[in-house]
Amino acid sequence: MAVRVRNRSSVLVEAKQPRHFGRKMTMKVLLASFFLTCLLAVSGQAYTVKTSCGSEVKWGSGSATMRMASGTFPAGSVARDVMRAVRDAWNDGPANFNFSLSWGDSSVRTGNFQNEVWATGSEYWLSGHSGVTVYWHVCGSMIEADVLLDLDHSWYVGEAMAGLMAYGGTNPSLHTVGIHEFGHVLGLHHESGTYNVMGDDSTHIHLNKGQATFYAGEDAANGAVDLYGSVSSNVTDLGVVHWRHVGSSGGYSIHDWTRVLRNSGGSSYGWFENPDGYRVYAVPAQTEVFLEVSFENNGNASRSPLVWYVVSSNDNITVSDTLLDTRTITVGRNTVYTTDRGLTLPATLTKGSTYFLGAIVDPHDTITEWDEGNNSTPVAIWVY
Ligand SMILES: [Ca+2]
Ligand SMILES: [Ca+2]
Ligand SMILES: [Ca+2]
Ligand SMILES: [Ca+2]
Ligand SMILES: [Zn+2]
Repeated sequence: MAVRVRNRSSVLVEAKQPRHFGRKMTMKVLLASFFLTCLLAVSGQAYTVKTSCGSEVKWGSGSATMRMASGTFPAGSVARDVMRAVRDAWNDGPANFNFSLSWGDSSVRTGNFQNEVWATGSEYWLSGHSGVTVYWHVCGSMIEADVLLDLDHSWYVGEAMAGLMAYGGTNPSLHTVGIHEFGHVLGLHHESGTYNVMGDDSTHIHLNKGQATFYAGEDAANGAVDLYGSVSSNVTDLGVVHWRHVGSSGGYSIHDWTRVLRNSGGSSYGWFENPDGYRVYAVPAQTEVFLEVSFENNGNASRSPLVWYVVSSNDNITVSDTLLDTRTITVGRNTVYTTDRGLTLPATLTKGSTYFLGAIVDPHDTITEWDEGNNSTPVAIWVY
């Protein structure tokens, strides 16, 4: 963390060095504040917001319109679709905050009292990073927030596993970086202690059948509710992912694959990386192994969904797969619930073959959710 002065306003720089298999893109947030000396981080909860002059730094209106640069987001472009998904990732959630997008802004710059999103080749704000949010507030009241993306990067705009850095792809995802930067716009800061898109966004992904779902996540949604309150209507989404929090680097949470364990809470079986992007755990046949996954409640009320644990011959986890066990979990909207479950591998599994253990939340679909597509996820095993 360093403090610099530019254009007579103080600039707080939070930067991160490349990590994660040497392919990680660097990202940072630049905070320009006229009252930097009273800026404090609040991290009693897992998510992180900041206060200034005794007030949380946020939008008084509970909404923000982002003006999208015409050159970066031309009509009909996939980039527009991605940014609509980024908007919806926050708007679908439980917080009483709403993003709007306005297309075709042909004149964008910092410090013009307009919230804007554009790609730039200038390193003045980017300083080598793929995305930054630059914003101004006066004593906690947000005035302007701009999201700048590095024009010189090739961005991945798809949802296929192979294109994503978490699974061996090479370019940053406009989905995950966009959700991260919009989180800054609404007032969230970097989070290091929980699986959270405000940490390492490139590994904050739901995946099933090789297709990703991008989302804000339980802990970030909880932070947004802290800032803006909850919507009065019931909004519900449950999810399960094969990622978990394992540590922090430069103020960002670091995530890794969930594991297949020898005992509950115990050590992991050995694994290898498959060329298809999966981490494959080598497990002995007809043994009780402990599958670890992370459950999230992205809605605004506590839920107690049924969970199925299955084994599948492919990476598409569905209710048609072989049922191994069931349980009921209770998940409030607080922090992500990473937990393991003992599963006995059936004798029908062939030694020397790859299978996928999976968890399915709300398998009978008795709970109506805004996203029914993030309720199951695979973890690969190789049986010996
Ligand atoms: Ca403008
Ligand atoms: Ca601006
Ligand atoms: Ca769901
Ligand atoms: Ca459901
Ligand atoms: Zn950031």
